[in-house]
Amino acid sequence: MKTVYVVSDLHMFCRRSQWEKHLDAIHEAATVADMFIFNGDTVDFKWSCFSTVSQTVLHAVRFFRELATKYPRCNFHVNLGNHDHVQPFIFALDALAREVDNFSWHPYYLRINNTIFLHGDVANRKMSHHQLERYRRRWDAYRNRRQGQIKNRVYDAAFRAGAHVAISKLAFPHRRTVKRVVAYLEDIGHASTHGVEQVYFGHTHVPISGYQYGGVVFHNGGAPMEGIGFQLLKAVV
Ligand SMILES: [Mn+2]
Repeated sequence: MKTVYVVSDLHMFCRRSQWEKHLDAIHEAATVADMFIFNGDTVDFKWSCFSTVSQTVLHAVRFFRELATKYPRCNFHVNLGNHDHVQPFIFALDALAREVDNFSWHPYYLRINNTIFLHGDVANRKMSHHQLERYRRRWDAYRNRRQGQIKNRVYDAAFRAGAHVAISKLAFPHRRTVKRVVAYLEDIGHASTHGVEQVYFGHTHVPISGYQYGGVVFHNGGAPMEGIGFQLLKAVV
């Protein structure tokens, strides 16, 4: 039995994220965890406050290196999401994984025994793995281009009005969301028929705690943003 902590959607370096408020909790969890999983959109390349991709990569890698070095008994895993599936970041993660023993990364998911961890952008619509690859490529090439200050201010204003909370809830009702995740898991051969009983995901910014569907239990820790619930989730695998 291993103790796993999982956190999703930190959206590091996006000024609308309160990720820094949760650093103490992350460090605390890392002292007791066997594994720590960052479940996608850990770094936000689209809304980064740094002016270049390489600066964002540098700060992100420094964060992971310091954490993994400080807690050598904990294995750190980074699953990618749509906001951090970016080629320069992947090169840097590869290098870090070679440098640091207790660090690894995965483009789409990590399965351990009866539990699977994935970002959850497959819940946007019904997607096969092939379609998810195409979707991520479009983010890498176009949608993750850093947005300018004016657009950032417009988003800040909409954010203060709570638009993000309403939109997430409308777009991702529990049942529709988990149905799409199940369809994807069937496509990749990690559904309940393949022994999966627990699914940890993020992306939707809608917390889910122990929702059952199709013989599987779903967990979503939300996002560290105003008006949205957020927590580190603990799993035993
Ligand atoms: Mn996402």
